[in-house]
Amino acid sequence: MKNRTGQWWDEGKFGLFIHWGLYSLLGGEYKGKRTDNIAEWIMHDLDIPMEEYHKLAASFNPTSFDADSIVRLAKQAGMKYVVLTSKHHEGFALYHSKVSPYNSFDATPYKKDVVQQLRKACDKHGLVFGLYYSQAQDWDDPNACRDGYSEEGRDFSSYFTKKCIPQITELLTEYGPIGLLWLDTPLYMTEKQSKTLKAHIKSLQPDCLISGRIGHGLGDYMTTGDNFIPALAYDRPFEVPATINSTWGYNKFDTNWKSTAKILRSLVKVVSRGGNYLLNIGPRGDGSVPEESITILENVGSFMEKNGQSIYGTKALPLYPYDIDWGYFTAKKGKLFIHIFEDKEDAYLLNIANKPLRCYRLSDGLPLTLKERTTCEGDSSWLIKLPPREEGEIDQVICVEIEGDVSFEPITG
Ligand code: H79
Repeated sequence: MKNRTGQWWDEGKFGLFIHWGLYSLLGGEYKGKRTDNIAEWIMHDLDIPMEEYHKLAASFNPTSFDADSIVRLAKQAGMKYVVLTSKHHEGFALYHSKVSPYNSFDATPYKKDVVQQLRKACDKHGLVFGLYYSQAQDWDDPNACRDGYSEEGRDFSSYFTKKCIPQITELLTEYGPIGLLWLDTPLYMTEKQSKTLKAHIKSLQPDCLISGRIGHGLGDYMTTGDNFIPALAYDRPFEVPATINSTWGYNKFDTNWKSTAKILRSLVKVVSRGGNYLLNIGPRGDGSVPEESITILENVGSFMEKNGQSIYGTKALPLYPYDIDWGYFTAKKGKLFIHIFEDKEDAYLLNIANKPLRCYRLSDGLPLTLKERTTCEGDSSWLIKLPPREEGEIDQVICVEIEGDVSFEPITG
């Protein structure tokens, strides 16, 4: 089956994931015990009883939360869509749900609808708004799925019809167009249940995309494993969800921030293989965003501002016959972008079949010399003289204008 994605998703390539919930208040620690795992799993991993965990809602008063500044940050980073955890596995909803009072409006002193605030901010700044919803796991409902626990004694269909479907109905009927519903961990949902859910979502919002994790291959695109990048181009649209440190939800002990260089490499790699990159931030319990993630996103933004054309609207390339260790290609009709991640004097490439028409540095159009030659073995080659790198430049992007789509020649020898 050919997957169907929206033009905004296909061309946008880069989105912001936001993991935020009651777990954010704990920051990876509960009653002096730390979790070794991803912080949004703390209730599960430290076996915090439901009634105890509920008490967290009473201290959810995130006065530093500012939807507008988060969406501006995403926009500045060059992201085209935002996906917020409207309800993660913990079961607490970040909107005013009539289905369950365990939400940011009814159960907290904050008394606000977070989904609504982000919706407005996305509209204001022209970003597509998407929602994560944990459709199978809900640790607040003994009938829902729970990783590591058996299915026995659970009446999943009761949770499914009484909480999951009605909450998804609320999200898709009360907040305007939702670009994407990011479902996760289908666990023991049957194919029939996944199909019912898909039909329900499409009946309410036919244009709402569904992530691969609806289960049973029913998503509108494939979702890779968390932080996993396919080794090659993939024959379906796909998205890579990625953390910016080692956790999704805020963990005050996690200082394992990825470097901007690492993030840019991942973005370019994913895009060159035809995918989208959904990069996460985990705001603190008070709503503030860790400064390190702000800096990383700002740095990525400076790259995107000058070089966005090498990302947006690009398509997966055919497989280049050589493993080049200094960079990656991205491409669209008429343009091949060479992303150079090392300080080099020139870029030497073999077996590109296209005729080069023009070669320049993408950030400012600086013309560059490209020499074409057939090697002694009979392969075509390009030798591009590179300009000196700018201060702090991570990825120097060279654009070579070509006719049509890029294609590679087989190796002659
Ligand atoms: O929302 C993020 C994660 O919480 C969610 N997907 C991303 C986008 C996710 N759900 N499940 N998983 C990821 C797999 C989780 C596995 C683990 Fe564990 C959780 C490893 C450690 C904690 C469960 C508990 C398996 C081993 C211990």
